[in-house]
Amino acid sequence: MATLTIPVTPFPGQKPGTSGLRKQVPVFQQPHYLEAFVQSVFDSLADFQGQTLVLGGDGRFLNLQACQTIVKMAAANGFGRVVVGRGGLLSTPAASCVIRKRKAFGGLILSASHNPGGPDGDFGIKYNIGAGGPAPEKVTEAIYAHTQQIRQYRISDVADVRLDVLGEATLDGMAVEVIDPVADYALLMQTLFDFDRIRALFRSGFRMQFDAMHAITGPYAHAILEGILGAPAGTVRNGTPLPDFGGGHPDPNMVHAHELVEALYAADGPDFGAASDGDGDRNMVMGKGFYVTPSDSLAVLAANATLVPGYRKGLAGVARSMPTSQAVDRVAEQLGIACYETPTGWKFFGNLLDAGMATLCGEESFGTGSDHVREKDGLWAVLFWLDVLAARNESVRTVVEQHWRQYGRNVYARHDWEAIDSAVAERLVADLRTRLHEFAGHRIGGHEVAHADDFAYTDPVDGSVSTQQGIRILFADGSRIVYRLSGTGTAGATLRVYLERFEPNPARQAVSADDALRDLAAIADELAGIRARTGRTAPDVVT
Ligand code: VG1
Ligand code: CO
Repeated sequence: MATLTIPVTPFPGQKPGTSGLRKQVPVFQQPHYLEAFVQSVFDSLADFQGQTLVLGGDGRFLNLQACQTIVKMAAANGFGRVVVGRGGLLSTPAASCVIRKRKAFGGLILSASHNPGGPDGDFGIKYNIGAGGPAPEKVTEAIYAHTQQIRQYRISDVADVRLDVLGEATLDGMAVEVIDPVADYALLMQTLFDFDRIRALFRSGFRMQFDAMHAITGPYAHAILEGILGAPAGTVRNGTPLPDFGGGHPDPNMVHAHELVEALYAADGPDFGAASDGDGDRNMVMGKGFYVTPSDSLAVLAANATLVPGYRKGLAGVARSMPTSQAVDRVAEQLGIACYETPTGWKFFGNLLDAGMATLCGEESFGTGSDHVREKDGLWAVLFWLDVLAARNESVRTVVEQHWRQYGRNVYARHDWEAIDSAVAERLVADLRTRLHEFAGHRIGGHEVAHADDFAYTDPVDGSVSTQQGIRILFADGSRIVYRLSGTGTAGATLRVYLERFEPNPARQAVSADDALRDLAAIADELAGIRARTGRTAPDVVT
């Protein structure tokens, strides 16, 4: 059988520092585009001959076709085995689980996460390392360098291999093993949570609604919630992955998961609601008529962790991304454990988890996870909540409101200004950066600013430094405004403005975030000139 060597020209596809390649589908449909990136990944790695590569994606348009290409390229480049989820499917956390369990060299995950899919949507690919997590910056820098000098790629000239049936085949001397995408992950979940207790909760009449948003978590939720845990059929909605996610936007928030939100606010609504994103690493949780912010969710899980078998011995530490609210910091302080503040992106948690310094991690962008894998994990968070609710036998609202009474409430919102002109967005942030010294120690809108900076992070494990991770304005009363530009959008720029205000007084904790943060939102707009510069009148998405 022949290995073909096909010439390509270097391509400017990947931005330096980004975890993978996320682009509109037509960009990926250009001849040799995917191949050039995959070869750049392989060229940046050493010593993988004969080793295992894990492969799978969220089922979006191009997923299966890309899997066929990658399998043939892995064979031509000398991998010994590719382990691929049946149908080319693996959620991001399940891929991380399989990489770790199989001691694979690494994995390729096909997804553009929460971005829409289909012929007019987005596609993406990223490389995860043997520890199971997103490639750290030194690896993504090496991949980027290879995309700039690539001349050719290698691919086996063989027919497609069947990916829709379990089992093993040989392709040009390499093993291709098709696995059940759910099995290993479902086993891992049963080692962490008290499945009997959750089963009893469902038997007692507790009702839940899980919205898989026509994306990858459908098969996982069907198998685990309705299968193993015995939740009634119909608990999972939109549970069949579709190449275009049914035309929806698989982003689990109040805006895009509105069907779920309506169900939870209905008079006869279920007790618990949850949704996940395209690749299954995000989660939104709700109680009856009650929305839980991701930052509060992290804090509540940390405070209740010892109720759950997998974390019974307590937490080594917790970590949150800088824009995530400081709710978990208060829990860490009471527990007497460390709390790390990292830049945005799950890759920054990897070293802390590997070193045993942190057990739970979270981001405000609906990402929560732990040291059980090296990705954030949507369904894991949902099972964690279910187990806590089963252990406490209380409603979501009661659990969260009690939490606020004990620790205080960090009222929080993120305002996204999407698809704005890139030059305008970059100038806005650059101008704030040059004006930082004007803020610190002064009063803005009646509030005293204690500190202002552009967040920089030194990794406590390997000493690597990441700068320009977001403009922070910290007020003396504990409130914060944070500005940063999204690194994951594919059209124009997205400005994210993060607002936080601490409310220790239980009598005032029941306010809506909109009301509590109106003042701060106005200050944020005025300081940065958002409306004036963009011509917009309101953010596109508030979460
Ligand atoms: C967003 C989120 C960030 C998250 C990243 C990847 O990044 O804000 O917290 O880690 O998406 O999530 P940005 O740069 O657009 O703000 V996922 O679920 O897309 O892999
Ligand atoms: Co995701």
